[in-house]
Amino acid sequence: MFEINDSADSMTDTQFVSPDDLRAAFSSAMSAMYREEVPAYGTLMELVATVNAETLAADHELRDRLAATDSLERISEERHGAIRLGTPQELAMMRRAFAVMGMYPVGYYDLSTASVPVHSTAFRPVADSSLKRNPFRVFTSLLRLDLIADEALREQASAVLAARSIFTDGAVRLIEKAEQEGGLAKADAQHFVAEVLETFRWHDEAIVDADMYKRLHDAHRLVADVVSFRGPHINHLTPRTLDIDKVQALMPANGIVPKAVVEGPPTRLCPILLRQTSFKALEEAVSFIGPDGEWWQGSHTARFGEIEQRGVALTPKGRALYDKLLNETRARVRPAADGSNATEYVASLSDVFRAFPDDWNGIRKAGLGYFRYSLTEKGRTEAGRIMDIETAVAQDLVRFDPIVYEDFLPVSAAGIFQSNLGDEITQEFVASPNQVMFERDLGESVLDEFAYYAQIERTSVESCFSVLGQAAAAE
Ligand code: OOG
Ligand code: NI
Repeated sequence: MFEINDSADSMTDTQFVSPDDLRAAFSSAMSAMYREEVPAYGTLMELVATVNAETLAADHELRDRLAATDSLERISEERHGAIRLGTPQELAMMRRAFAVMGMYPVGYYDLSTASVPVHSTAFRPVADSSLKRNPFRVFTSLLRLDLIADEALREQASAVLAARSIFTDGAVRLIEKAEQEGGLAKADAQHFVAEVLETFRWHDEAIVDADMYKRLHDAHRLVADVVSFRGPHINHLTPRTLDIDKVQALMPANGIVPKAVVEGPPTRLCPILLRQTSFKALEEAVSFIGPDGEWWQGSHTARFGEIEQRGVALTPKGRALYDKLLNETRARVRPAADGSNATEYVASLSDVFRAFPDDWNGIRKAGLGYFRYSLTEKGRTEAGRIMDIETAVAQDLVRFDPIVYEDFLPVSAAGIFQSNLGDEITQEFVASPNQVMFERDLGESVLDEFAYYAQIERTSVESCFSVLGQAAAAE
């Protein structure tokens, strides 16, 4: 049974466990399960914890900033996972399960541009207080059989998917109960965690025979991963590090071989967006049912390890500059899958990214990143003065802190996908985003990430001005 740690103020009048506490318990149960299933994940967690402690001890400015914004605590428990679903019904039920844990779909990601036949969203907490309590996120993809050319295979795959149920009856019952009654009391909440966790478990017995597996695999490795098993096993769980270069450098000595280059922006004084690195998917023993009902031994690669470092969320202008600089780098040096030109690539990346300001005030003033404003001690005592935000910042009445990027960059980091699909040539797809279809299947529209960060920034400015004596925001 899983422990639910109630935060002091979390019980409502009706004695429901808060969605935030439920999410924290679920994330922790998932971590324990994955640690048992994939021991390298445990090693990575320990490495990240050590490096984070060292980084905080050495970098007081970072530590103070995290403490001042009340986000120091969350980091040691912070992680994201990823799953790949097979049908609209599975996606819709997954949305309802995550909603019970206070996780909502943010963003639409079209991965056909990275030659992967899925489209995705990220389920995550949205409110500031929820993110601080526990920011657990799950990158959730839905298979797009419409991108598979072989019609017969498409139909067979649909039939296999239609016949499976990825949720236990208990999970469905508790999801319905939570929806009807507005929450779950403690005993139900504990069952909910245990039941929903079952959906994410690894199964080493395939639900298709070896021949079907091979045909699915030949169409696309990811199709085989989605269709061949009883459920959407969690395929990685990623802790957040405060110094990804350091963890990357220490991985080999701990028996883990990382990709040659860290995906995303280069090493910087002021981290932006998201940097990620991974180790390759493991080849794991699975069995397939044979023609006479006996089991055949085979293998499947799906699960891998990943770490990430999160930086400031960028505005559309900042994101456009990021994309431009990344494309410019890749036009100069295309990183080879075997890592042979990694040094050259990293050097070009750093060189090209000199065009992106690397101090917080520069990023802020250029309108490239989102910041949260708050009153300084001085600002609180000098309330009632009317001014604009720049004057308030210049006079040290208001401070600003970067708003952390809570989302993903899977397409610009297509390298993560590719390294996990193996280095062989994979099928190319014509880019075909279809957010309308995705949202119809999901049963709800996804939140726009930019609107969300802009709103946090705006609210923080307004609350400074409500004290400083001017209601109108800066711009
Ligand atoms: C999801 C990959 C996306 C990330 O960190 O960008 C992701 C998948 O492989 O299913 O997790
Ligand atoms: Ni990931």
